[in-house]
Order: sequence, then C-alpha cells, then structure tokens
Amino acid sequence: MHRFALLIVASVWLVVVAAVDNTTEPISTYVSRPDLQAPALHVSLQNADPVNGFAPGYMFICPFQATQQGPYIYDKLGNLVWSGYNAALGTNNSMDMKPCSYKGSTHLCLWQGITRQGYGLGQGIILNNNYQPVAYLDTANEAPGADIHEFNLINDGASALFTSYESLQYDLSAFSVTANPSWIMQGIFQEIDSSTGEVIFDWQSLDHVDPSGSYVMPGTTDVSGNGSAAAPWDYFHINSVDKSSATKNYLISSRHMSTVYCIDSADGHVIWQLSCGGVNASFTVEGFNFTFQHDARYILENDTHTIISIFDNASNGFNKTATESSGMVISIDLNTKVATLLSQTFAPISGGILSDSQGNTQIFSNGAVFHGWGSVPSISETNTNGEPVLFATYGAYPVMNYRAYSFPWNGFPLDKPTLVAPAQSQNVATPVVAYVSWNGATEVETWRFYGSLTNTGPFSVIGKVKKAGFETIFTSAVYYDFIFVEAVGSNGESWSNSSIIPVDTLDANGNEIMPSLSPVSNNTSTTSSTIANVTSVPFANSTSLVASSTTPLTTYLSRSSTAPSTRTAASTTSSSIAPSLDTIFPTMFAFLAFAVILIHI
Ligand SMILES: *[C@@H]1O[C@H](CO)[C@@H](O)[C@H](O)[C@H]1NC(C)=O
Ligand SMILES: *[C@@H]1O[C@H](CO)[C@@H](O)[C@H](O)[C@H]1NC(C)=O
Ligand SMILES: *[C@@H]1O[C@H](CO)[C@@H](O)[C@H](O)[C@H]1NC(C)=O
Ligand SMILES: *[C@@H]1O[C@H](CO)[C@@H](O)[C@H](O)[C@H]1NC(C)=O
Ligand SMILES: *[C@@H]1O[C@H](CO)[C@@H](O)[C@H](O)[C@H]1NC(C)=O
Ligand SMILES: *[C@@H]1O[C@H](CO)[C@@H](O)[C@H](O)[C@H]1NC(C)=O
Ligand SMILES: *[C@@H]1O[C@H](CO)[C@@H](O)[C@H](O)[C@H]1NC(C)=O
Ligand SMILES: *[C@@H]1O[C@H](CO)[C@@H](O)[C@H](O)[C@H]1NC(C)=O
Ligand SMILES: *[C@@H]1O[C@H](CO)[C@@H](O)[C@H](O)[C@H]1NC(C)=O
Ligand SMILES: *[C@@H]1O[C@H](CO)[C@@H](O)[C@H](O)[C@H]1NC(C)=O
Ligand SMILES: *[C@@H]1O[C@H](CO)[C@@H](O)[C@H](O)[C@H]1NC(C)=O
Ligand SMILES: *[C@H]1O[C@H](CO)[C@@H](O)[C@H](O)[C@H]1NC(C)=O
Repeated sequence: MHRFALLIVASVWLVVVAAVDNTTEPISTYVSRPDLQAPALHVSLQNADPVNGFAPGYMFICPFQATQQGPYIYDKLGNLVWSGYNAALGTNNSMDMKPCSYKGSTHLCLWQGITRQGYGLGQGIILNNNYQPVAYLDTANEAPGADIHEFNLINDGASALFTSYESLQYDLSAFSVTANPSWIMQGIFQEIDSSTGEVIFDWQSLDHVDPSGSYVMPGTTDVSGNGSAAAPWDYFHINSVDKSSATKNYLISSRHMSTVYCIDSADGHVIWQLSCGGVNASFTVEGFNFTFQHDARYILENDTHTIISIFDNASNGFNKTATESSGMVISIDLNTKVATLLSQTFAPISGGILSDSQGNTQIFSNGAVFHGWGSVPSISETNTNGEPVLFATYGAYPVMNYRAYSFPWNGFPLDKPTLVAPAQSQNVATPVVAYVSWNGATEVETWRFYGSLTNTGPFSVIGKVKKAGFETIFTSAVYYDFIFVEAVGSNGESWSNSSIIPVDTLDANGNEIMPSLSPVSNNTSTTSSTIANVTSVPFANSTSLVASSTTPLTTYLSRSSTAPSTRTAASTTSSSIAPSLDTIFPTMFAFLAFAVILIHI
C-alpha cells in the first residue's frame, strides 16, 4: 500500500493557457489512420552514412503537453513508426520509453501516470514486442507510487529501479519557513523484484543527506515548494537511479543538491558524492562544472576509476552556470580524488540549447552520443568523432519530452495493416489510390496489393510498392472493386494481410458508394485467398459499369444474395450509406487550443 495519506497535498499547479497550433505543435496526419495526430519530426540535420552517420535503430520519445501525448517510435529519417497514443495504455502522461530486457527478450519499458509539480505518481509498464502490456510494476513498502524520474529495469528485467517523492512533517524553522507545522519532500529510491513486486532495497534521502546542503531553498523557485502542507519543500529532487553490475553500488542524481551520489547497496550510506563545491564533496572537480544535472549513469568502472555520464542542465530556470546544456562524460579517479571531463556534447545548433528542465544523455559503446533536450523538444546525435549527425525538433514549448533514446527495435503489432481507398471520382475507370499503414510494424519492406471484381475473389496481384514511411500510397493501373494488401518482409515473408476492402467511387451528388458484395459460398473452391495468375486487365472501360440501378444500395450492404456482380451507381442519398463509409477522411488540421499544465521536472 502507498502512503497516499501523506500525499494528499494539493500541489502548486502553474497553469498557463497556451494555444497549440501547427507552429508550436506540427502534427502529421494519415489517410489510413484518421485517429492519429502524431507529432511531426522536423529533421534539419541528417547524416545517414553507414560509417560516419547516425547509429542504426529507432528513436523513442514521449512528447507531452501535445495534442496526442504518449509514447512514440520514429525512424531516424523522421518517419513515424509507432504511435502509442491511447494504445491499451490510456492517455495519461508517458515518460522515459525505451527497449529493455525482460525475461530473456527485448521489451519496451515506460512510465505512465499523472504528473504533479515537478514529480509524478504512476507505474512502470512493460510491453512485449507486440505492444501488449505484460507487466505493471510499482514501488512498495508504503512508499508513494512510482515517480516519473526513473523506471530502470536491470539484471535482464529481474528487478526495477524506481524513484518516489514523499512529503513528511519536518521542522523547517532553520530555513525561514513560517508554516507551522512545516513539510519537506524527501527523495526515495527502491529496487523492486519484478516477479514478486517486493522491495529489495529502499533508500530515503533524509536518513543520509541533510537539507542544509540544498541549492534550492524554500519558496525560491516554481518547484522548490515553500514548506507548507500544500507545497512541501523539495530539498532533494531525486531524478535518476542506476546500479553498477560490478560493485552493486547505486548511482543517484539529486538536482536540488546539484550532486551525484554513490550509495552502498548493503547499508545505504553515501560512499562518495560528486558536486562542484557542494557540502561534503568527495572530489576536486578540475576544469569543468555542472549544476542541476539529470540522468547520472555508470559508463565504466575499475578498481581506480569510475566513469559516469550526466546531462548537465546547468540551470534551474533561475540561476545558471553555463549558457548551454550539455552531455558530460566524467572520469573520477578514486585514488587522487580528482574528477575530470572526458567529453562534452552540445546541441548542434547555433547557440546550443539551454533546457529549463529534463533532458538526457545516452552514450553508445563506441562513444557516440544521443541527446534528448528535455523542455526544448529536440533530439540530437553525435558520432564517435563528436561530429553532429542528427538534429530534429518536434514542436516548441509547451511541448516537452523528458528523455529520448536511440535503440534497435523489432515491433510486431497484433492488428492487421490498415488499408483505405477513398473515392477518387465518379468514373470507375479511375485507377485505385490506396493508403496503407501498420502502426508499430518494423519488418515490412514491401506492400503487395491484390485486386478482384468481387469480394469473394479470385484475387490477383495488382502491384507492389516499397514501404515509404508510416503510410504508403499505391496507385493501381486500372480499377478494381475490391482490394487487400499483404505486408512482405525483406526475405519475402508474408507478415500479415489487411482485410479485403471495397473501393469506393462517388455518385452524382459526390457521395461515396461501395461496390456490391457477393455472398460468401462454402461450396466453391474460389475463396478470397485464392490467387489466380491473372495478368489481363480485369476491367474494361465499359460504360455499362456505371449504369444506374434501381436496386437500393442498402440491399447490397446487407449482403443480398441477388447482388449483381457488375458495378452499380446508386442514386440513393448518403443517409442510406453505412456510417463507417463516411469516416475515412481524416480530420485534417483540427488543432485544439487547451489549457496546458506547465511542469518542471
Ligand atoms: C505556499 O505555497 C502554497 C501553494 O502554492 C500557497 O497556497 C501558500 O499560500 C504558500 N504559503 C506562503 C507562506 O507563501
Ligand atoms: C502542419 O505541420 C505539418 C508538419 O510540419 C505540415 O506537413 C503541414 O503542412 C502543416 N499544416 C499547416 C496547415 O500548416
Ligand atoms: C491515469 O492514472 C491514474 C493514476 O494512476 C489512474 O487512476 C487513471 O485511471 C489513469 N487514467 C487513464 C486515462 O489512463
Ligand atoms: C556533511 O558531513 C557531516 C559530517 O559527516 C554531516 O554531519 C553533515 O550532515 C553533512 N552535510 C550534508 C549536507 O550532507
Ligand atoms: C541564485 O543564486 C544566488 C547566489 O548564489 C542565491 O542567493 C539564490 O538563492 C539563487 N536562487 C535560486 C532560485 O536558485
Ligand atoms: C563553469 O563552466 C563554464 C564553462 O562551461 C564557465 O564559463 C564558468 O565560468 C564555470 N563556472 C564556474 C563557477 O567555474
Ligand atoms: C582504470 O580506468 C582508467 C580510466 O579509464 C584507466 O586509465 C586505467 O588504466 C584503468 N585501470 C586498469 C587497471 O585497467
Ligand atoms: C496473405 O495473402 C496471400 C495471398 O492470398 C497469401 O499467400 C499469404 O499467405 C497471406 N499472408 C498471411 C500472413 O496470411
Ligand atoms: C458456411 O459455413 C459456415 C460454417 O461452416 C456456416 O456457418 C455458414 O452458414 C455457411 N454459409 C453458407 C452460405 O452456406
Ligand atoms: C504466373 O505468372 C508468372 C509470371 O508471369 C509465370 O512465371 C508463372 O509461370 C505463372 N504461373 C502460372 C501457374 O501460370
Ligand atoms: C481506358 O481508359 C483509359 C483512360 O481514358 C485509356 O487510356 C485506355 O486506353 C482505356 N482502355 C480501354 C481498354 O479502353
Ligand atoms: C536548466 O533548467 C533551468 C530551469 O529549471 C533552465 O532555466 C535552464 O535554462 C536549464 N538550463 C540548463 C543548461 O539546464
């Protein structure tokens, strides 16, 4: 159970009303998926060279304060691969999605829940490569629910690292807090056994770090809190947890102490702390500085050295120590007690980026670096030589993204490819224009199209087209009444077939009409999957094909056994047409203005 009683704290919510439009939030729309309004990636720098260019793989982001906030996967050319908006996960905030190893195979891990002023309450979710949730994990031992700042699956998924924010009554008279009683927020992290949900390790900041060392005093920033019950003083602000596989020590980042701590996994004591002039600093920091950092990760360790990476926010939105945020790789000599900077990467744009909050640094094994720029919704990558090879933005404030990652991924959605063929004209001689997409599928190389004069077939191959981004457009040579599409992999595998869909045309009034359906018979070998080796043009430009009919269209829609096999044009009004036929046009450019909750993480 969670200590919710202590968290019934009406946090400070800074409400800013901002108009979301195509400038702050460009979106991509798709004919085949009118339900999706995905953030559009604007890629301004792109080096796809196999040797010196960006690393292979996909980009994982969770934009929020966006029209359809949620987890997203893009390819490195900027094409949408998967929109997780409302996909079995609900529409709550998502954060920190990345591939993770769980029970011997690659899964997707993300945090989802509700955000408060600077922290959150939710859970960790593990999805399999079919994008189906297979596990929900949370903090335990009465700690408040999993906070946004970490859901880090370790040991092949055997355990999970979480952060948690807990408010406690605390005497803050030494910090000029007048509220009586006064309240403090402590940082907790836990390691949880992912099969039993039980706590393996539980660390609470007030047991080990005195509030007097904080750089963010009560009532000084938008996320500091003022020590009241409604806004406890967030003196610590834990914002990452990692664990060494070698020493089993934990590495945690405290933004408000501007300190990275190494914690002993036996008794929780602070083994060392890295800061630039903070109270009780363990090391001399030579030639560089950082403040209000995020995302502290172990990179390499041996007996004498520990190498870590951090994302130096360099600012808390009020005071700053650098003009640009950056990723830093830091070497700590445990003998000489000196910390030096091994590398530093900046955003590859003029003036760099100073993110107000959030952000992360992912170091590849070859030294290449991938960055999420937090409150500035941008991502970048530098290669092993430190040269910029990728830069992309996906909107502007208030759109934000906590962390961004680059990883290989293979996604196998359980649904079928989505195919639509909107009416083009009144003339059935008009070739079919079809739009196909398959949300989350990474293995499709080619779309192979099949057409027939009837819904029962036989169907013949009418063409194929290379997959081109999230949605691929296919234009047939001639007209077909019914089509479907097959998703073909790079080795010719057949991954899935779409449903058979009717190809609509327009009647004289501009209403869509659907071709007639034949009854499905059990006594004939002609089935929808029978592929005749038909290469002849199946449809002549016969005017009889558009001859008017007195048979009401609704008769055909109800699968009348007398439905004619030739195409008919109906004079019926659109009201008799099944509603689903009218839904294929996307709601283009429907941009919403809405109240936006400004949060600093
Ligand atoms: C402290 O913050 C809370 C929440 O914003 C606010 O309601 C309260 O008035 C503040 N108290 C003081 C003394 O500023
Ligand atoms: C909105 O943004 C998208 C992506 O940048 C662009 O393709 C589209 O043309 C824009 N629409 C308008 C109306 O500006
Ligand atoms: C959002 O998260 C809250 C807290 O975990 C949960 O109660 C609620 O059902 C979620 N809502 C949606 C739409 O997922
Ligand atoms: C610094 O170390 C001293 C001695 O161990 C301890 O009493 C004090 O609380 C520490 N201060 C902080 C901010 O951790
Ligand atoms: C900014 O820095 C000054 C000088 O160190 C300090 O007095 C002040 O409290 C800081 N303000 C914030 C919001 O961090
Ligand atoms: C911190 O480093 C920056 C360069 O990144 C430098 O401009 C600044 O003076 C340094 N600040 C301190 C306090 O050393
Ligand atoms: C430990 O790591 C440091 C930094 O990479 C390196 O200079 C040193 O040679 C390493 N020591 C051993 C024993 O490998
Ligand atoms: C898709 O349809 C084609 C043609 O009927 C068939 O050969 C193939 O096996 C089907 N693929 C799947 C996955 O069912
Ligand atoms: C075809 O077979 C299925 C099940 O075998 C049966 O339910 C259906 O009624 C049959 N349809 C016709 C048209 O005979
Ligand atoms: C089908 O067409 C292909 C290509 O034209 C040809 O090689 C093959 O022999 C044909 N198969 C049959 C069964 O007619
Ligand atoms: C069908 O119409 C198209 C376009 O008008 C024309 O190019 C084509 O030759 C016609 N085909 C036949 C078989 O009449
Ligand atoms: C860091 O965060 C603060 C706000 O929290 C922001 O103003 C500042 O620009 C950010 N900059 C850097 C480098 O972090």
